[in-house]
Amino acid sequence: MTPSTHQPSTDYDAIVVGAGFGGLYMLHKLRDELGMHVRLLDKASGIGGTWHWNRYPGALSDTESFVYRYSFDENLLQEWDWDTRYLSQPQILSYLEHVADRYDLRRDIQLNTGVSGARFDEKRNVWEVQTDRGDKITAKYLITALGLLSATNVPDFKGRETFQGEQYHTGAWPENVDLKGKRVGVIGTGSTGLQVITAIAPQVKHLTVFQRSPQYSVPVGNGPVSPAYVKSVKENYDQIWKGVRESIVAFGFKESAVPAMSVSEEERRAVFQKAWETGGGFRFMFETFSDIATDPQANEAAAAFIRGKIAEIVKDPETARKLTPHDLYAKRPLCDTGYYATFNRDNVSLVDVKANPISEITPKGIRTSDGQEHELDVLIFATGYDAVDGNYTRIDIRGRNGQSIRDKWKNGPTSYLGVANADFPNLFMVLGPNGPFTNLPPSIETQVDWIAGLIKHMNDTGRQVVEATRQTEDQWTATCNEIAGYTLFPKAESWIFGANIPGKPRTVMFYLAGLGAYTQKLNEVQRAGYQGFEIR
Ligand code: FAD
Ligand code: NA7
Repeated sequence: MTPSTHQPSTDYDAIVVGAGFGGLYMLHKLRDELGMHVRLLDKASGIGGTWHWNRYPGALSDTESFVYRYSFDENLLQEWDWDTRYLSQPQILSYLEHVADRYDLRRDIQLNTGVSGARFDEKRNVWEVQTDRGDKITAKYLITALGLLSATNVPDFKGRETFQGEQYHTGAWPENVDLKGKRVGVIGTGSTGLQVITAIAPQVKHLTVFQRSPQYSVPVGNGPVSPAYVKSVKENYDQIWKGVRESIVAFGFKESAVPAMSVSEEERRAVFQKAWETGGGFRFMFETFSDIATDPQANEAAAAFIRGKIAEIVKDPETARKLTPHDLYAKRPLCDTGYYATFNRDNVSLVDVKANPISEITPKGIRTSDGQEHELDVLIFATGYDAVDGNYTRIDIRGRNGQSIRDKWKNGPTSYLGVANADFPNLFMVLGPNGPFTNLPPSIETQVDWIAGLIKHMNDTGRQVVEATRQTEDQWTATCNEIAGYTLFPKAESWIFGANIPGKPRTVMFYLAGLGAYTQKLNEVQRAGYQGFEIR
């Protein structure tokens, strides 16, 4: 640890916002490795970010346990055990609680404190941060780890406020919700909807699922793992993390290099069948063949395989028809613990709200446009997030000349390298727009390490201001667009391109070339003296 660099002209050297994977590691890095005076703020009442907020039944990572964690400390890796292939929300939260305690982070974390505004004072080169408690605090650096799936999206249905039952969004799920014996409606069939639907169906009196788009999903393949398996993972962690960091999606497996159409139909089916039995959405999309996310024919082969499974699993042909997607298989790949089979239960019904839209929410439930009122005691919004920039545009962030980030991003969010923004000096983002699309903890660590390296460089050389240039930011946006254009993702309607929020511009929001290529780029920029940044 280097001695504290705190300049008393500000309250802190750095203010970090967000106490999830990103913010917690950032605090540790800046405070414990760079010796800086740091304050972390979060509007939540507890730490954990995503895993604090998403307490809905069935909440589970779809990254396997062995790589849904930090890798920065060999001792932490060795001491924390797991016994299932995937981690449930309570398990991840307890891991992050452990991390906070282990590195004594809590003393610098202030909870129940939302950041409502942040302004860069160009005369003093400091950030002034305004909280919803009425405080104003200053720091040289502002680091936002606001989460890319964190700003909840509750569609503006007519009459929502008139509903007399309970209503919840999965991403703001309170403790002690009791659904037993109740008539429950779920709107939304994304990753979250699939999880909550499958988990609660056996408990509730009746479950009505309001589906706008049918989904391609494969089994997650969760189950116990043996202590011997955990031991062998721990013995091989160096190799495992090396592989993760060099890979595309960073999910702990090697992506296939075999194009789907280069093998016979029989072989293709056998590969898909094996992946179906192994489980895992990212494995199904990226470990089977190299081109499912890029080649329409390969994509259709995978999609047809899943459609065949739906036909086999779902007994009622009309329900099977409604559950069967026909569009591209090009959203974030889903996996589940028996989603399609849930619709064979007598207490579960499916309403296709594309064919029969929700016309209003009534005091008693949901009325669809065919005039039917679906009576409900509880209404669950599994309607996703204003992803990536949603939490940024909810804060009044102002950079040079009072320019607001909302204005700057009105045609879609941009960044340089997913971490910096022209005209917003000394501001760094963890998982900002146009960062990598991967299993996220390894990308978070990559960004935090890199940002901390740049701040250390500033400290060591006595510099005051670091700022991405417009030109490099534009180039990065163009690069991300070009890469996205090689994939099928922009052609699917999903949050990855902002298509899930009415009125949100459809733009590229990720660097889709993978973590390996992304890390190489960061290293090149650093080696070239932080190319694309002006440092004074
Ligand atoms: P978050 O964990 O989202 O934390 C952001 C924090 O910022 C929050 O605590 C929030 O309260 C705080 N905040 C935001 N705005 C303000 C403000 N104005 N003032 C103060 N505080 C603020 N990723 C994977 O890689 N694998 C998975 O299996 C996976 N599963 C997921 C399942 C669900 C249900 C969801 C919602 C997401 C999942 N993700 C998964 C993505 C997940 O968000 C990331 O893996 C990771 O947890 C993000 O960490 P973070 O620190 O960047 O952000
Ligand atoms: P998603 O994947 O955005 O899914 C949201 C779901 O809600 C999806 O099925 C939407 O239908 C549906 N939705 C959204 N608005 C409406 C309206 N107005 N009417 C009906 N249905 C609606 O969010 P998740 O939380 O499931 O997952 C997000 C990520 O978090 C996921 O990828 C994981 O990384 C964890 P649509 O499909 O748009 O037609």
